[in-house]
Amino acid sequence: MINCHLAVDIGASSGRLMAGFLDQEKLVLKEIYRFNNQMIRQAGYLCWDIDFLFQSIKAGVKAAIEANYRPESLAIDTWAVDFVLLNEDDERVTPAVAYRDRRTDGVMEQVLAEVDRDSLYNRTGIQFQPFNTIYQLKALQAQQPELIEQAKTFLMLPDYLNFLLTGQKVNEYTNATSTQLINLETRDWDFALLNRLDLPLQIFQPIALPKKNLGPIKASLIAEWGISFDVILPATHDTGSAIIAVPEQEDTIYLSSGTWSLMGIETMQPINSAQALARNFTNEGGLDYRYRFLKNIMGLWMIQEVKRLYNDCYSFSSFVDLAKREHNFNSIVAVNDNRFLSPDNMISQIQAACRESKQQVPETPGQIARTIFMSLARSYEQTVQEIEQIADKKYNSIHIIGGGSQNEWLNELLADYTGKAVYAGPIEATAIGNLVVQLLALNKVASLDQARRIIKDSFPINKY
Ligand code: ADP
Ligand code: LRH
Repeated sequence: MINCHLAVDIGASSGRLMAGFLDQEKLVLKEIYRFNNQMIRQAGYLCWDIDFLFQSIKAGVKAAIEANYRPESLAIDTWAVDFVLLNEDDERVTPAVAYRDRRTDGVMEQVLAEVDRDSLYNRTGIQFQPFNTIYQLKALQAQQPELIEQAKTFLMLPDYLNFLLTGQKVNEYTNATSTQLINLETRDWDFALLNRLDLPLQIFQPIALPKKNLGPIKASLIAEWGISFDVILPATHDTGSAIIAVPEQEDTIYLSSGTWSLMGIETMQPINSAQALARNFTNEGGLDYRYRFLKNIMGLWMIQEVKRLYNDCYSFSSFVDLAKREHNFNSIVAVNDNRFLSPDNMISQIQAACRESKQQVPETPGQIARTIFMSLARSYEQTVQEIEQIADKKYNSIHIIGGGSQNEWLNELLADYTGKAVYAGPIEATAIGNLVVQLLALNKVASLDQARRIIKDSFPINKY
């Protein structure tokens, strides 16, 4: 039997269950189970298949036990902003609608006609994105008011998965900040704001912090698996977990590179200045009330969509190879334009953007991939400049983590464009950050600083 902790990390493109443990001051991480994640159409809405995700977690736990692992604890992180509502019998009354669904079209503008933009930013420190939970809830209230009326409980997706495992209902802090409804001063739900928005206060659960032990799994699961273990809250927002695993923070800008590219710095105080608002930077809550001052950049979602449209005929690494070879093709698009958030056809959207800006229109898979990677790199370069301006500090290096850190050409482009040293890895930073919080909660690691030293010694990091 190998004693371990299970990190369940579910990103927008894939989920994995990793077993981790400390071995002589090194962190060992084993992949136990991996599954694809994608949005599906349900009753006219773009949704996550939340039942499949829960079944996948169960399959992963079973696989771990069969592989002779003995989990002492488990923790779950997923992407942010999405939620479900439960009725008085704790049954789901909403599907897990995905943030790219168009139900929020125009809603942010409507809310901002009623609530002052500056004051909303001052109170929450959160960037304005059309899909933030605040706008999803208002969309639901306008379009399906009966569902809000039936609702007794609001749970974000990791909160809901935790509820299915343990029966405990809490809203974990780091993910809750992504709703744009958490007050920076009280670090709790902003009840005055909820009132102002006419949202029902009673559905929101107590805020619980990372490291909280939710207690053991339900009796029915103990019976099914023949063992018991505790469920712990990590930073349930995947980006929160990912940034925990960036070993150096002092002079470094991080880039969490997956479906989204999240670029920023770790701070002990939020930066909600007028300049930060003008550049649409966010202050997401982190471990022990650290903040992630960062910008959401459209990210590798663009190439994921292109890959899908080519019926998965090309792998991610072959897109990189093809892109590199198109030496003379240099069209770029403004990746953060909302036209790329949920287009019917990503390829035509990129082509239209090039046509409208009178650049060469990409036609081949290599040209399309090159347009995406070069455009992302330019956007990263711009974001670095904005961070340095707002923080009034120069940074020596950029540290890339996540699946996208495997894109060596993009890493090189970033080093070229910014003139900074670029470090890449660990790829599975999010699962590592999730594990570290379990180890902190169980007093197996003394501090985050120590955890970061251990991470640095345990995983390969490449320099560009
Ligand atoms: P998420 O957690 O958001 O689902 P990941 O961190 O798993 O995302 O990263 C997925 C991304 O990693 C893909 O969209 C792809 O662009 C990139 N990626 C994965 N494998 C490779 C590879 N071998 N070469 C280049 N890029 C890769
Ligand atoms: C990345 C992420 C990001 C959010 C977005 C919804 O997976 O959590 O931090 O902004 O998804």
